[in-house]
Amino acid sequence: MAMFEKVLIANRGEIALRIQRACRELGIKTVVVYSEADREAKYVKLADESVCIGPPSSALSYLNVPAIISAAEVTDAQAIHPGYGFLSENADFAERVESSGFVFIGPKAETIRLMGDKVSAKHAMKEAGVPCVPGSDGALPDDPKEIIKTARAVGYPVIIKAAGGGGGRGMRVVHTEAALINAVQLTRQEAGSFFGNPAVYMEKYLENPRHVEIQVLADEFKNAIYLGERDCSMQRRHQKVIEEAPAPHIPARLITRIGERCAEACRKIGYRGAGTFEFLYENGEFYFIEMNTRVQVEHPVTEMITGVDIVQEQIRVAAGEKLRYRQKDIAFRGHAVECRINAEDPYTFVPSPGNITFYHPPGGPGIRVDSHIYQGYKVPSHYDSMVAKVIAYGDTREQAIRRMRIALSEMSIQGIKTNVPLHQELMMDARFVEGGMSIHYLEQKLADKGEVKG
Ligand code: MV4
Repeated sequence: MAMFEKVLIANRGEIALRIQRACRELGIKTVVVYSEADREAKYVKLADESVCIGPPSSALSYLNVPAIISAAEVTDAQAIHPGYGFLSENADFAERVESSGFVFIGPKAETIRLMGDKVSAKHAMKEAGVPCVPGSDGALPDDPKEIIKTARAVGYPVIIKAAGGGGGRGMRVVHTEAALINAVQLTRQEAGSFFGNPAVYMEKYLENPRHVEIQVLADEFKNAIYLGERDCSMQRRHQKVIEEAPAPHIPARLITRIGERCAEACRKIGYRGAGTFEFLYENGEFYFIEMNTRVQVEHPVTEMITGVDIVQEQIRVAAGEKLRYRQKDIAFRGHAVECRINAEDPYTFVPSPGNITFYHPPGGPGIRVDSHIYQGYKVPSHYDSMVAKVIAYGDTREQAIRRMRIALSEMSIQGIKTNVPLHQELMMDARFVEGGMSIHYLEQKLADKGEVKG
């Protein structure tokens, strides 16, 4: 198939601009869809065409499937890039896109569906040779005796997770047999009402893991490669705050081994496009938890250390091209750190939308800023509060962190509150600088700070 002439971008903010840039470089015309709240945004005006798809509420605009399909029809786009969030991992949307005669820039709908159900995802990965967290063999049965038996075999503490959950929603940690059946019942109820699927499963609860994920790229001809790992352990309430690549203090041979497993799994399941295998990493072992079938917020750190443009590759393989890289072409060089800049109070985390009265972005060697904001831009209150990603690259982690400190000191965003001061503090934090902290480190640090302040 020839490269697309026109792609519709079904997203907003920095990723809409990021996708637009990838399209431009590939010589593809762009259509951006926007809500009334994003009408004045510069990336909307920069696009070759733009179509308003509804009022500010996401449910009526960026999640409005008929409006997005109609926009593709009237503009004669050939493919739709969903970005991250919104409809990006909605299998029904992918199906509707394809049945309407457009290409969905992502995996097949059936792959999205397979990975959306965490029980089937885990089953598929186990079959494909990816190491998983020990736990129940599939969904838990109704029989309490069986559930108790499973928990005894797994060993306490265990975690009960909703098959339809993911990203931290619908989970419960259980420390004792006395609390088990009630916890399963509660998680089932929540799962049924939140996700429309009451199925739950059990895993051994890992007490102090790191969140390390593997980026993959695959084409429809069963070629698949891994682009190394990212450490996303610096998080608060399941929102990543800082990401980096490579993951500090993990031996390269372990990354090679798990990366090859992931690439092989992609071949086995017929994966297409960019994807991320999420792992918990503890005591030198990787345990698969979920797979993301979209481009991720933190993809730039991988781009910095590999030189691969992940968004362009997504588009190329969606257009039916063969992967342009073999594993041996991929070299990992240097270190990259990403700080997510949010419009929020740096101490209370309360969102802070509004007018940006002054904006000065950082620059200099090794600094990349992915952002759609500018002086005079109004951050809408209706969406995610992320307004920029600052990515610092260096030959070493130390250099990347030094460059990030300088970048954050240069950066000025006025009129709204941002979490830049939090990032400045974290870049000076001795434990962060040491590297390799667990998923609980940031929350623990913030809790300790709160107690000192009283
Ligand atoms: C776990 C876990 C410990 N043990 N599973 C949370 C998000 C979802 N993707 C999976 N999550 C977890 N699953 C087992 N068996 C701890 C978490 C977890 C977590 C994982 C990744 C990043 C941040 C996290 C914060 C709290 C809990």
